[in-house]
Amino acid sequence: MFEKYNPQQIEKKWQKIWEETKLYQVDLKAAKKPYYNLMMFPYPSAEGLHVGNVYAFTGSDIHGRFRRMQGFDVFEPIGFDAFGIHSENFAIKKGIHPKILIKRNITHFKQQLKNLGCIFDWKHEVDTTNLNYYKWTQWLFLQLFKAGLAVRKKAPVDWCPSCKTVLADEQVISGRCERCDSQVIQKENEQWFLKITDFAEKLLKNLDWIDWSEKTKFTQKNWIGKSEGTEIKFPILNSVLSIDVFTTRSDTLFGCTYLVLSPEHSVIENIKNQISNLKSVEKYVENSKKKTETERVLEVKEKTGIELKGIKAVNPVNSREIPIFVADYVLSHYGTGAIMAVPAHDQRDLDFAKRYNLPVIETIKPTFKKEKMSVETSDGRLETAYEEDGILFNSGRFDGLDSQIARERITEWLAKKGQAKKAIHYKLRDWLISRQRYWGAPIPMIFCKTCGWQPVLEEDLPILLPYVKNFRPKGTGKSPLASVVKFVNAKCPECKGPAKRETDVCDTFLDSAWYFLRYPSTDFDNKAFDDEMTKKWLPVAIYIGGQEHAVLHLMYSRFVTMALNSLKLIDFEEPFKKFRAHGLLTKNNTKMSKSKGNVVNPDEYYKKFGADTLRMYLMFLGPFEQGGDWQDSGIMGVKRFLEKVCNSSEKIDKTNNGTTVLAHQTIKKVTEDLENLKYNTAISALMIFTNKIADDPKNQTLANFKTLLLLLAPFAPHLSEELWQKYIIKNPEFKVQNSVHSHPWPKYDSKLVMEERFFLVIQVNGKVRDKIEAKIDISEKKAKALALSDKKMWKWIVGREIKKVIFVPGKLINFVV
Ligand code: ANZ
Ligand code: ZN
Repeated sequence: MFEKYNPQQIEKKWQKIWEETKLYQVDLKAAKKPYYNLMMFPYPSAEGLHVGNVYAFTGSDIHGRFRRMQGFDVFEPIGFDAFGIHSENFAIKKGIHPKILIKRNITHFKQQLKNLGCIFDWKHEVDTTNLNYYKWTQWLFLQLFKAGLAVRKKAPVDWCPSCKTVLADEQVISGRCERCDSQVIQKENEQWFLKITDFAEKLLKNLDWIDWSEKTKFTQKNWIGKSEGTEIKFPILNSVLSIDVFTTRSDTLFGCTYLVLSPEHSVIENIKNQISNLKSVEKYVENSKKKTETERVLEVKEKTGIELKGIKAVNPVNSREIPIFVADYVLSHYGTGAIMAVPAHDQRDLDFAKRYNLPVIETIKPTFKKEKMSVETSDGRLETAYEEDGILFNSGRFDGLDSQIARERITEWLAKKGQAKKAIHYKLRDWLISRQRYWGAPIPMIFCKTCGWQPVLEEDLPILLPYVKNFRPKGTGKSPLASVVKFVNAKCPECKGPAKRETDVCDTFLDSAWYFLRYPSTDFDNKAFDDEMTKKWLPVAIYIGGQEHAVLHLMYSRFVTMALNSLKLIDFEEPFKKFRAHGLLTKNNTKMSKSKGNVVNPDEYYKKFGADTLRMYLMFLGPFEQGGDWQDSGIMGVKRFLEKVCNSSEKIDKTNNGTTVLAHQTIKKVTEDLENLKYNTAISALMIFTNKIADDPKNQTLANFKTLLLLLAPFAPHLSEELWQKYIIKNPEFKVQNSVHSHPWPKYDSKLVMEERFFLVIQVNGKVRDKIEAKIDISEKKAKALALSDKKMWKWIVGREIKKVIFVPGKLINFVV
């Protein structure tokens, strides 16, 4: 009789038993070896759990289970990121109030999550829409406000006409709304900003030591965009005014033949009466406001601009009078909002110079002649700018200097005359968090005509999100809360006079920027997070989630952590010591999306194959950090593998408790792979081991079978528990300490797993000249290198031409000379 594999029956059974016996609950206070295993919490969409969620959660859960068996007290919490435009838009579509719909979605999600068999600690669940959570989100805002890190600014902001709200910089992807993909437009608006830029340097610097996926760090580094350069003052002729430009290439200053201002630059307004073509300039400025930022900076050939007629600037280095232009490819909020144009050495400037017939002066040539210089057309005009560093010429006393040195010298020289200074600029901008929407935590601020903006008193928190029947965005630029009179009218916390509440709500990303601090402290009603718990459990040991959050959630979380640290509310600067971005799951090599109709619904597969098979299939698709491609045909193979595990249980010689070399090799391989999240190759090793146990009597020992179940436990937790109880424990009554998941992770004997070695025979022209010890699987390339490094060989080989190399793997290498 073979053990029949019946996942539908055993999975439900074990989930129930584990829950009843609280197997995975951690005593957060008593834990001796705390290990905070965090995964990005889901947004509970109405469609239910996406297979992409399942992919991420499984990878994280396997890691948590592995650490647990290694003896750590693993805390693996889960929750719901349930506020936000996405949820709200769906509620609008369905015509169901979000307060009802989101509750329903969460219930559904929870069931689906339970089906997956993770070691979630449900006692510490977090729901960001819950009063006892968003109260503390508001509290967080107040702390930031009191520290001067939340400020109200009027600024051009991105407005999504479809979502009818402003968006943060990070939520605009190639000029489109991250949520609904509509083209965003620019609006001038007064809004709340969080001063993430105060931490730009620290956000950048700490990337040097945090253990994060390289690609995520790379994305953050570029987003922060630190740039070290010089600010140079260009006086305006016949005026007291001057224009500061920011450049990283002060070495090219002698080649500057005009200046370009962004359309928003204040000089235009200040020198209006000297501009002779003011009407046309104003028209140009007006038009550029209609364009999105991406449209403005995209490398389109036709860079537009207009000259400010009637005024000229002076190049401080050679007193040359140069024209001033306004062009929208220069951005107002980067650097000083003005540039010195050097067409010979900057392609954008060259394109522009050609269009407006402006002079081009070359001042840098390549250090080595063989390097290609600027490309010229037949009439001698530059075709391509030479943008590299090199040697200066046409640059007066700086001729002959190398670019790098010239930058220092020119800056120093101008600085002495008060015409320049070193400057650092970052591309990162402050985080705009106001949303003119309904479904979010109300920003806890009150405006009083006498006292200005006042923070709500902490004892008045939470500011309840009122039930609003018509929660749809109005398109008036105001949140639906603005029409709730009872909500709007408030007492000024300062003078107690009549005042008005802020009616915008917080960006959802503020909710998720601190949830990891809440999980260990959900038992505390009177504080956002408890000192002792926070000291014990944070920073997070490992965080796993999607790369798409690199500059959103992951950057915001780092900022909030740094801000709280600067306020001495926590004693660490970085929330996640280790972060790993998982890969993307595709279907038939295309992205899964609702519009393509190729989204895999996990429910179907739980039902048909069980969670264990689904978990293992997903992890088998490819390296976890690279992702994989879902193909329905593949899942059967994994199912058959688990059936084989089941079947082999009957073949085991229960009296033989010996282990084999293969068992030790498998433990080593699986352990190392789990350390590195290489789940696919760990599964391969388990498959090889299982095949041997199934077919080779020598391997059919009880100890081998035990090892197999232990190694399988993180991947297929239900089946391994079932077989463990039945064949190893053999006690009908389940005890927590007897669970396969309570058993320590198996160890291997390093002597047994030593790779096999042999003596590589080295021949010259077929005659044996030496023998060297080597690994059995040494490659031809390595064998050759090893042989040639052998001094004894030199007298046979040195000075002769090697005509041919013959390599017999595992035996010999022969040089024909
Ligand atoms: C003169 C120059 C000559 C430049 C040359 C480059 C090459 P990063 O490294 O990205 O910081 N720039 C400065 N402010 C700008 C703005 N508001 N909008 C658009 N472009 C701006 O780039 C710094 C360079 O970007 C600066 O150096 C400036 O052009 C341009 F051969 O100045 B450069
Ligand atoms: Zn007041």
